[in-house]
Amino acid sequence: MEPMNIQEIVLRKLKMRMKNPFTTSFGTQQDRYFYLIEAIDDQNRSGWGESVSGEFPMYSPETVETTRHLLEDVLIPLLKETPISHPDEVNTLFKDIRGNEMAKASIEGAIWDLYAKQKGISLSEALGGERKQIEVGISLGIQENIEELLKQVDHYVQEGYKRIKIKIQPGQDVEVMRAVRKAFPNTELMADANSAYTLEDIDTLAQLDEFNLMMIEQPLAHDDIIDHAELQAKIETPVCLDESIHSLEDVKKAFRLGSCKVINLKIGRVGGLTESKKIHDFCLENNIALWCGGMLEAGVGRAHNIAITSLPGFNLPGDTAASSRYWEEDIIDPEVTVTDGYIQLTDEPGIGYEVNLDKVAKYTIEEKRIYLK
Ligand code: OSB
Ligand code: MG
Repeated sequence: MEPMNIQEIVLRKLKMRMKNPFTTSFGTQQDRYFYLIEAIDDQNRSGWGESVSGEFPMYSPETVETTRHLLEDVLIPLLKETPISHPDEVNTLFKDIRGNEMAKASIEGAIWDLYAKQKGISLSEALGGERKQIEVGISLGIQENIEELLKQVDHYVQEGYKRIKIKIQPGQDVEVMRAVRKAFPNTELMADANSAYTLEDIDTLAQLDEFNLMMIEQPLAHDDIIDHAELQAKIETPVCLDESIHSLEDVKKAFRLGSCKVINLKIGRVGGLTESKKIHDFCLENNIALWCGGMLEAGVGRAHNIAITSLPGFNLPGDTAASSRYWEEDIIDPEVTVTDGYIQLTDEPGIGYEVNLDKVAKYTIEEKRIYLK
């Protein structure tokens, strides 16, 4: 195989403000800080990746600053030492570095995009994607009150989103889901608790069974698969794991224990696209329901989510909503649009969207070039 000849990595830290604050059981955010990673080869082709860690370690222990540290001081030095000829080698190269999946995924994603561009194929095709359009749902944060939530649900149902995910937390759960189910008897609904409950709340969680939800996402602790197995045995609603899954190994163990019936895959949470493919293949082989989650990404991360979702095992709508759901303007051309609940894929090489350098410059607050050669 040909070497990829990566010459240079550009790290840009961006700050983008979302149109609206997003509230979950772990807090509220509106400003998104993230790294854009540009990997440039000897023919001046660029591959792009986007980091998904947060400003504070609430959803995961990683932060924007740990991502920077890992990229600059650990991961890029490894890439400098060992030239690669296929992006799958990045997963192997990073395997002795524990945790820090989001940092690993951000640069691996840039290398995958570059690889696809070198081959002149779409990232979707490079990953083994088959679909030309993907089904999408939307994730709604915790709202001020039920009236506001019902308005939001109505808006996105009208826009055609294939399912609505509603964030819940203790005190804002059964009553909230009952109101939404009553107003939308035929809409595909699910709830996401972001680890806000324990097994002591089993009676509350069991009450959700009457609303015929597609699933409940990560009801229990972020690092648990034991209690989730006990919960799944006692409730009808399928349990979906988000925070608890960091690798194929985690998926295998959760499957063995019966901790869930559904997997939410986030590329950043599992350390990149190579690990994502492995999880996809396992889920497909074992008939485990699978969908692609979101991390309030800007255009580059969104494009990666779209590409992975085109693989055949992603059999439920994901959280990859339109750019305009989050941003006044996105950093890619064209922006991601959703029509009748679908996003169309293109055959353009790589991620299939142009990174708009003027817009990137507008939101960049730090920039650093690192030469590999
Ligand atoms: O739990 O899926 C989650 C956003 C940030 C962190 C965690 C989660 C979310 C979402 C939003 O639910 C998904 C999206 O619209 O990108
Ligand atoms: Mg979640």
